[in-house]
Amino acid sequence: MGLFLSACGGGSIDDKVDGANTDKPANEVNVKTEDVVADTPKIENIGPHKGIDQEPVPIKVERIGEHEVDIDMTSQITNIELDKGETYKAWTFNGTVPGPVIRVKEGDKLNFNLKNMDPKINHSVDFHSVYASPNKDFADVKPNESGTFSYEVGSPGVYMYHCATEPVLQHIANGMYGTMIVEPADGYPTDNEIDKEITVVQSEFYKDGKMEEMVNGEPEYVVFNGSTQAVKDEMIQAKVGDKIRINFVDAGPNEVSSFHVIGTQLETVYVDGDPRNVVEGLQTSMVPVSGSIVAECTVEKPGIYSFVTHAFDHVTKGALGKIEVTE
Ligand SMILES: [Cu+2]
Repeated sequence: MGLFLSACGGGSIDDKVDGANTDKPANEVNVKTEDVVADTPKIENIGPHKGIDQEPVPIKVERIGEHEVDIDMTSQITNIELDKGETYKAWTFNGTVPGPVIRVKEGDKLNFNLKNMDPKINHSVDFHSVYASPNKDFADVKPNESGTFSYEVGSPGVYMYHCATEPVLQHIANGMYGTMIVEPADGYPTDNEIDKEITVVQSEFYKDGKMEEMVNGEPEYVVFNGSTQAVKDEMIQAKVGDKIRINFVDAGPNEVSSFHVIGTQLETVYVDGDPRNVVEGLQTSMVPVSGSIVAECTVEKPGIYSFVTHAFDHVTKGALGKIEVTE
């Protein structure tokens, strides 16, 4: 999964989800029966999605005019590696958690199509970046159907998008979120200082994907870009003296982030990624659930720089990333 870019369901509750029908076979999806065995027992509470593991589908983003972009996405059920040896049957956009990073520009109109490949339940998309009529423009798309919507983006920034189908908590906690970057028309004042840019999404997963855990429990995992550090094979690479821009989104669904990079300082932070919201000189930047920052820091010396949420119970649950800085 494209981890650093610039690059489940709880058994009984699933039966209550609109559109869920556990009696019908999943005829129109790639059902891998061997996965049912391979995944046991970690994801036994998978409700109507038992046996479904759909291959990731690449997103399509095409600029069709100076201020107009076509975006085609899927909602689908795909197994992800959450921790070493721990598979999770995620509800996803395009088969990855988080969903794809989408880049558009200030002033763009978006023509958006969601193909709901989930054969069992409704899904939808709420883009925080747009002005919309929520009940129409973020409407549910039924299983095996597509929905087409259009809207214009608002202020520039780094935005969360997520599934808005009820219960929203369950759809987000199962993996349905991602980042849309709306590039400022005039850029950021610090653009010419940046040597490297990464995008990181913090989120939580709950034990066995159970709704009661999502509502009342502690997260079992808190992760950056959909998996623990144990799953990530390579550290992010940078050179001594580089200034690194980190687009950081907290997708939640429940936990606030206290974003911090060990061994450096956040010289410039644009709250929600809007160039108007500039703060200088922070040790830690609080990011609310569904909020974001664009944080910029310089790595002055060689070494391994970890970035974390400085709530260290969440670091022990997986919220850790590493940047290796060399001469
Ligand atoms: Cu959904």
